[in-house]
Amino acid sequence: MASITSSTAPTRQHRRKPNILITGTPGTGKTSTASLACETVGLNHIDCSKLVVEKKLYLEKNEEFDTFIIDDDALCDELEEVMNAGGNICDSHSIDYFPERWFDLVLVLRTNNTVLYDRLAKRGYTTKKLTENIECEIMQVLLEEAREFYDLNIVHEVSSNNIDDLESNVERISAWLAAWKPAGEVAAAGTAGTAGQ
Ligand code: DAT
Repeated sequence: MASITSSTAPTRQHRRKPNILITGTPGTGKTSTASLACETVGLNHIDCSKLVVEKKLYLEKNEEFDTFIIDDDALCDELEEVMNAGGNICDSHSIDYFPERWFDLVLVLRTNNTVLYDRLAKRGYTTKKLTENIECEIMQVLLEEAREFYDLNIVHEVSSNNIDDLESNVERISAWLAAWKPAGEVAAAGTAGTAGQ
């Protein structure tokens, strides 16, 4: 966990703009979806895998799987300020170390095995890495984690098999964002509505 303590940490109430988490097995389309959504709605894209490598926020490299072992604390410290400000779409395969308070919407992308296999094979993944990722998708590991770590009301499982899915997921984000209000305003609107009746 990041070094900031829960008693001093800003809450959702402090944000004027929401944060969205897009997660899923590698190859399901997190970066493509986050990137197009950010272009469309004007939020800031945080590609966690890229950030980890660029800022060296890792403990070591796993040579067997050609991946980096993320330094969770360092990544959370790096993101704390920008996430507290709001207005971000964060795309990440690993999600269990992010503070729950950071996100207002969590999308879990799902891709059918054949499509995912082809996407990962095109990346030149080894058979071992490919098998591991397909199993991760079959076992719906990221969906289970998202349901475990975030409020079920904000977690949504969405298909990401083709371009139509990509576009409809971006439309969905756009519509959700248009309807979003800061936590304080929702409470105030609720009170005003009751008072006026
Ligand atoms: P991730 O960030 O989850 O690893 P990506 O965005 O890099 O995935 O996408 C992997 C590949 O699949 C890339 O070549 C773009 C393609 N792709 C992603 N989402 C797609 C979609 N909904 N329809 C068709 N192709 C998609």
